[in-house]
Amino acid sequence: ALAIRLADYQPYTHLVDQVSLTFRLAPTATRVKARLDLRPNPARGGGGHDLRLDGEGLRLLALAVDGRALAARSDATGLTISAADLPDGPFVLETEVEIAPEGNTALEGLYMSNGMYCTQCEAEGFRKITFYPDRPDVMARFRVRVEGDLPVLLSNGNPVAQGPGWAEWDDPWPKPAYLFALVAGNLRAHSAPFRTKSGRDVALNIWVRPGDEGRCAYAMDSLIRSMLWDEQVYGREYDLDVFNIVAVDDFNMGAMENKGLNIFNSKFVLASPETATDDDFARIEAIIAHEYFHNWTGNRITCRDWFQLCLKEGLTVYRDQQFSGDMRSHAVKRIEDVLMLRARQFREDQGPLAHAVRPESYVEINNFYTATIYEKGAEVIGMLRRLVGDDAYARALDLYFDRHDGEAATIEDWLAVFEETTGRDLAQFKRWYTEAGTPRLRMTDDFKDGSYTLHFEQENPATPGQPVKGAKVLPIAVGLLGPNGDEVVPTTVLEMTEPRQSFRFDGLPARPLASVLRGFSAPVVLIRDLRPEDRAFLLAHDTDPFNKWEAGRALAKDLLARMVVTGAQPGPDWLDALERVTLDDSLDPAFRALCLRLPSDDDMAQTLHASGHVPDPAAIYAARRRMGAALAQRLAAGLPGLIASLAEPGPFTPDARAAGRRALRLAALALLSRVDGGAAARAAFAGADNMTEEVGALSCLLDIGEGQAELARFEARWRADRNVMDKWFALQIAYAAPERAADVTRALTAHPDFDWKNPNRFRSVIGALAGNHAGFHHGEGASYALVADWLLRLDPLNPQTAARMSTAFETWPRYDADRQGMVRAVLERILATEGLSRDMREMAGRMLG
Ligand code: BAL
Ligand code: ZN
Repeated sequence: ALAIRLADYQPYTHLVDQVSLTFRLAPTATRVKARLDLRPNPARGGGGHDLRLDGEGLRLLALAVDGRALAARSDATGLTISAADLPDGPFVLETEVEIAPEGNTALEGLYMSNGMYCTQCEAEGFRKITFYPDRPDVMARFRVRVEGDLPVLLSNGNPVAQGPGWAEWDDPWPKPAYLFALVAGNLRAHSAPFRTKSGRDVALNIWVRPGDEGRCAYAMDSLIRSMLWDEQVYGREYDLDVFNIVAVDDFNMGAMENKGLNIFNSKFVLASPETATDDDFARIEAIIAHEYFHNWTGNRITCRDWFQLCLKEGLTVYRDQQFSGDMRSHAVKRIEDVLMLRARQFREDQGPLAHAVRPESYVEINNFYTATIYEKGAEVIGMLRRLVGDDAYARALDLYFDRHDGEAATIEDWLAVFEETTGRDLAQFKRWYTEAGTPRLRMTDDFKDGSYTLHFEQENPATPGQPVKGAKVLPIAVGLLGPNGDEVVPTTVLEMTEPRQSFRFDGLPARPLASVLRGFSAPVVLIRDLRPEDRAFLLAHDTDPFNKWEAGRALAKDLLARMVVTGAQPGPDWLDALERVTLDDSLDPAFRALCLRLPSDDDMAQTLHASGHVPDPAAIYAARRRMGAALAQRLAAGLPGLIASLAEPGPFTPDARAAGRRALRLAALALLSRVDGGAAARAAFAGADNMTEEVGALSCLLDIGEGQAELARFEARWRADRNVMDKWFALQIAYAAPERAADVTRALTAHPDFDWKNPNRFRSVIGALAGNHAGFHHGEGASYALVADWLLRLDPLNPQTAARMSTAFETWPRYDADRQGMVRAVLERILATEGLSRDMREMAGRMLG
């Protein structure tokens, strides 16, 4: 397949002033009439160009230019009208096509889910609906008429008129086709009013299937808080009379920011205390905010081409992270975000799928909705802000919104507003966008005559297609602690621009201990030899909450690495330090719960590999079990008291304070289960009145090889609830012992409720096996084969979800020759499969290198 290249960008030959669409809905034969008001694009020298429209899987019924029928023929990817058949000036193009939403299993374009029609057009789904220039730099006004025998008919923008079996919508804001949406179904609304700060009244609606209306309150509350926050923090108001959100069970992504009509995976909307965990509530809040924030960063200002995807995604993730921090706890949010960054983005960036935040080429754009574009894209913005300061960041954003509103912009445009408002040259900083890979930052220090010097050296490892790279600009936030634990130098941001650089602090009475990379100020791997007692000192005294946690984390990882490599036993440094933190009531329970979370197996494999070892999944698993057992023994006496002290009287509330207390209580319960045979967890499960406790207690039992009776009870109770049952499937696989993981998964694929065409269910079964590190890599590759078989089964139906899950195999170069050989064979088998999707072919090919 041919790669698309950034260097080949050209503006489209024509401009689209207005789009009018009429849909006559029918499951197997939907008719779509399109009328496009077109004119030659002056940026392409005016007229004389052929008109090329994208279109896939469309049955063309009629085509006319200025009312004159044309006998054009479409090909596999679109339709070309010769310049000879087009007038020199503006003209009207009319088409009619037929499509079959019922048979659309790829869930891209117009498809059906539980009898309801819905769409997903990002990135290139609109071409499966009608012939159109399906590229983000073509922005047009859309007017839509929907005809169908269903009670609720929705599209973008404002409602214009409606009657029985039809509705018309008008979107006054020019938009690219990827933001088009249509929904039709038997839906009920959970509604609320909102008034923007300049006085626009907006009707907010969350549309769900009948019966789910009672699970919308938290999403609605999150939406209202998001709208207020964007007004207060970024000065951005909503710009239509209605804002609709629809919950859909069959959805490839988390959610989609279509203008005025967000479509959500139902698991990120529906929540009640009985069915959603604290993590679910937090994710719903974050994703509702994310999609809403796209209205400005993505919709009003969109991307010129898909290479600029991080322009909207990195910025919108950055904004939703800020929002969640403001709503909850910045310290806890930052730790969670970095855990996620390392688990997903560092993993990607250190393997064969590494790519730049702004890549130079792609084969299938759906393969680039990655942790690098999203999460590293957000980190880059965080660094930019740290470098220029909060005020300059705010001024740059104001200029960005002023200058580019209504446009399709680029990373160059984005950096230019920072350069102009600050006078900085960001040419070197731009490498963060153009070069892949996780920098490694080595640090040493010395102290002499009152002067303390930090020496840094950065290394930018080779990645596929990028053997050599330049030094990055690294904002390194540093604070210094004196021997008694007092902070002697508060947080200062050092700006490293050279491959090696030293920074001196004078006038210190004694050698300090440096707290480096505070707040995780740059997405790098910090390499620093530090004695366990120094790490414990930082854990006890650091004033930066991220680094306080990071010190405990590093202590645990150093120990776990020694346990894996040398068979060492957990020493007192770590156990003492963790006991102190766990029982320190002055610390936020959510923070303590994070400190109790042991490094994951995959994280340890990544860490060991990066330090020159070949990770042995079975050894990591065994060492981590021993580590957990030692911690449980050490804390055993205090656990029942801790658990009791964290009991929440009164009804469930999903706020951060209550969630943090539950998180610590469940972390303590997991440890207690190691020593009491599961008695306390069994009681907690039986008495649970919310899903957090129910799933938490069940997890404690599964973790010690118990819980079969509870699993059966859970299934009986929740069988009818898709989103809850996803947890039931995933938990059993996540906690399966390594030698049983493939068998447990295979058995669950035979369960009558394993609806593998539903992406959530597929992810909660096949994805869960890929996430069970020791189970996935166990023995003779039974799990590799099982995952590959299912990917190949899903690929012809839903290439997007199949290809995304193929990243299960991206870490193969870390492991021993046997495992490498097995994964290579699996990937070669995938590549050799006839009829493989472009999506999967690109992924398997890149992973093989
Ligand atoms: N734009 C795709 C879904 C999201 O990032 O919000
Ligand atoms: Zn997004």
